[in-house]
Amino acid sequence: MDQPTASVSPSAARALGVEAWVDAIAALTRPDEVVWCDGSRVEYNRLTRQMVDTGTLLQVNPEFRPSSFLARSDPSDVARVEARTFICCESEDDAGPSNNWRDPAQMRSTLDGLFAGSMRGRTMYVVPFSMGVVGGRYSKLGVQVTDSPYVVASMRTMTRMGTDALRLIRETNDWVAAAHTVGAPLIDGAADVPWPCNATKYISHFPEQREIWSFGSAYGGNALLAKKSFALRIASVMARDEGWLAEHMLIIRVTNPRGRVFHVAAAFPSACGKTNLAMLAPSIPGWKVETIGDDIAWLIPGADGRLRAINPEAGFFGVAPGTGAATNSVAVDTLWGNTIFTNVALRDDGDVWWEGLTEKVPTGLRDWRGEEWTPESGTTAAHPNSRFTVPAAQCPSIADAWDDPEGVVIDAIVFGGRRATNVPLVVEARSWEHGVYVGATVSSERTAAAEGTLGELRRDPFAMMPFCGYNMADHWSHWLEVGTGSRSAGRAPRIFQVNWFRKGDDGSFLWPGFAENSRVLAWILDRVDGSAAARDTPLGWAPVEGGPDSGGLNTDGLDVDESALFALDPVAWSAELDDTERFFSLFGDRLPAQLQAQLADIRQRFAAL
Ligand code: GTP
Ligand code: SPV
Ligand code: MN
Repeated sequence: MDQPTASVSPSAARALGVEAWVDAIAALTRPDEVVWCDGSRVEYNRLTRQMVDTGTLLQVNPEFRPSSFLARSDPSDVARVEARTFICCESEDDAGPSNNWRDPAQMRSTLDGLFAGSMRGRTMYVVPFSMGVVGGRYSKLGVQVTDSPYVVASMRTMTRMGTDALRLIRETNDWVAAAHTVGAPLIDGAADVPWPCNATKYISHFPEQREIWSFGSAYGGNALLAKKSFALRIASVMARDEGWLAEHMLIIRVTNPRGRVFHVAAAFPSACGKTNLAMLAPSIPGWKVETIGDDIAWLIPGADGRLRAINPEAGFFGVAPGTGAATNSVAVDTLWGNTIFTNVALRDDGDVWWEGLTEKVPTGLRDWRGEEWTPESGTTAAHPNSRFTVPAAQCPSIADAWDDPEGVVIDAIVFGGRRATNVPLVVEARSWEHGVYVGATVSSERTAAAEGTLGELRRDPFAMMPFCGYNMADHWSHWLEVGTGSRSAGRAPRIFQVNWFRKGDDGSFLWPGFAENSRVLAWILDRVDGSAAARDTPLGWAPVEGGPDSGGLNTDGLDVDESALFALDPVAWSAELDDTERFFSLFGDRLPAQLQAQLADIRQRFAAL
């Protein structure tokens, strides 16, 4: 590999096929060795064993969790880096005001410089994968090269990776190209560290070329490029071009006490409850929830005018803290083995632990950095954004049809955020246009999933602010078209807004959340079914007061302040709507007129109260 042979750039080599592209990347990055991954269990076992030997992984005590591992990241590489995430399309306007745009030619030259020799002393793995089942009608192919074995092992859990995907990639030559390096070459036999990375980071997307280049990080959202980079940022552009939607949504199958089956897709910002809702164990009798996906949905309008959805992923990359028997026992049961934990704490018996797993804090803990830890340490034992990576098929609540290549028909779409104030527990949008407005105005308090100030309120339209690969206002226009265009023929799903996170004056949550969210789900699906009663409010249809006897929300046996959960303060809402208007104005004349009209309508409704 000492003689660079790249007479063509990797991007140009792609047209010649995957081998030519891989050769060109290798010529640029100069790894010691190139390994094509077959996706087998044997290969996975070999890689994880090798990472245990080199100190990248610690084996979790197999008596508790077979074939499970703990990775401790570099303390600087623990979350997505939104400020270092770039959309490099020709026109800055196409990226829009909510993305970091860079000129593609300039970015390519920057990346060429950074990638040159970046894999020296390391192995470059070639990871062929399919998003959606291999060969599925709505599936898409990709190839990631990476010098991180942690990324390879994680990709095997999160995607359909290996030989079958590669065969189709060769056959069709229609695939997304994803180049990844941790940016830490081992020069002249230098010793490695457990979690190599680089202080400089670039998570770059070239939507027009369907290409991703990621430098400097091995953390999930920055490095498992099939996930947010491909299945959302690049796929959202494919979806715009091809007439479908790539969204940051969980998918569930819900059966009501009468045996009617519904499918629900829900978008909440990062660390705002998608995985929890996806694995909901209902607290109310007769209802059943099964899991289809917990993070990403590809929604495709069918010839019958209905929206179908697939989960393009094969695993869950979930938030560990707060996941416990009392909150999400289904997730706890999913994690019995075959799991890679990142940045959780380690018990002295060799099992893992995090805040919320058990009520009682075990003694003899080491925190996510490997330091001895007690509750008096003044820090958390697990990093707030610590994660588990686990196969979806292992989830006890997984639906039989979770990997049906035809997808499932969506009956209801739900938008939510983490809002301490203003936003009621649940409302139904008055129309598809109103629903798109609801999606466009999602805002949420900042969580640990990305770098930034915790708790700060930020706009996160469609929970896609960090993940939409094109102009967000065009995304809204696209949604309007998908739901109201002739193809949907009035059969589009109903749209709802929820907020599990409203707080009372004493600062505590007004709603118990978790399993009790099934009550809200029941009201939503009773609305779809035509049996729940609602009252008109400025924000949409809310449950009637008086509980289930009147056809409203079932809060029997709960000690909740319903009036506080649904209160709409006109003064606070006036300020909120002003803020929405300011936010909309960022998008200039790309803002769809329908959304401006919705805003005016809501103002009018508050004025008429
Ligand atoms: P990403 O994987 O980052 O996209 O997050 P997510 O949307 O899947 O969120 P997840 O379900 O992992 O929940 C994130 C955090 O919110 C966890 O600490 C949960 O315990 C907490 N959470 C989830 N649902 C609820 C709820 O209904 N009420 C409250 N109060 N907290 C919740
Ligand atoms: C999120 O932040 O929305 C996640 C984790 O699901 S990551 O894959 O890092 O994006
Ligand atoms: Mn999640």
